[in-house]
Amino acid sequence: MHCKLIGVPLQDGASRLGCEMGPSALRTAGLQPALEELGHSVADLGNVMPTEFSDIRHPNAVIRQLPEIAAWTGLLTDVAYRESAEGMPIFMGGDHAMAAGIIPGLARRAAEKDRPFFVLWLDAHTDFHSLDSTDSGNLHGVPVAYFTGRPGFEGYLPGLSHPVHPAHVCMIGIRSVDPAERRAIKDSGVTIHDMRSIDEHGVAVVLRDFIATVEAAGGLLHVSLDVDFLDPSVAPAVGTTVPGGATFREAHLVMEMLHDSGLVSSLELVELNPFLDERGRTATLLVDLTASLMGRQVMDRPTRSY
Ligand code: 6HN
Ligand code: MN
Ligand code: MN
Ligand code: MN
Repeated sequence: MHCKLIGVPLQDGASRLGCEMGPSALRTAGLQPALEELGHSVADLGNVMPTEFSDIRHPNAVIRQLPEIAAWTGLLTDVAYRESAEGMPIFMGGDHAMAAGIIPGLARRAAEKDRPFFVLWLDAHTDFHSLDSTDSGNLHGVPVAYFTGRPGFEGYLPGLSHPVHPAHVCMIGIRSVDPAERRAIKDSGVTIHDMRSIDEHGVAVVLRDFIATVEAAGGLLHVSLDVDFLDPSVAPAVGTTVPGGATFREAHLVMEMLHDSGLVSSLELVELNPFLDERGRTATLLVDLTASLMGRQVMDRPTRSY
């Protein structure tokens, strides 16, 4: 596989500073050599950064950094569209607002390749606020609502040429949902496996279902991995920790099963805040999880067992 590393030093969507250092920490933790060791070719394309900002405003006065997020969204849509023509783009974030640009760009490319497009959202949060409903004003809380075409973004974020079908979005790890998000996502068609569902069934069972759906559709699969999907005890470097997250092995199993599926065509590593890390352990874990997704195995056998 040809992997393309793209740095997205975005932190305007989060309330705590530090995510702009995410790409540097992932490079320092050895993302490129880890992939090369698995036999992949790797090109590090460097970081991208918007240069032009409008002075757009929204009636919801708590919203922070709207002109910045609008500029990043437009830029990242173009970058993701361009870099997904061939090879496997790996976007090194950066806070989760980056998904608002990256996912529409990937969706446009998938449509052009005539392939249904699916998103696996690994996160403690649903990130399903509209601009009207966000009460924190942090725009890393809105990307899923935006890229699935929920109303209210028109005139504020770039128009969507290819919204993602909500039924093509599967969330795993959910354990913190604001009341307004809960109301909106209930009838949206998005599939949600909260932590209770992982406790009751195991992560392999819920993931296997989704993989089977993508496979049957002949789809392309994008994986968006928010650091807070993981339990804070194994991944402390994130501004929005929520207890009760995925364990070290649950996260690796997800990645190993995704590798065996052969369906993943792009990856986002988001919300890493190196300022909050402990001697680089969260950055190192993200590199190891990416290696599992790209074929690193404990023993030479597929994980799939059905
Ligand atoms: N993330 N729902 C909270 C908010 O501020 O709207 C948290 C958002 C977290 C964002 O997971 O990327
Ligand atoms: Mn998130
Ligand atoms: Mn989150
Ligand atoms: Mn909130």
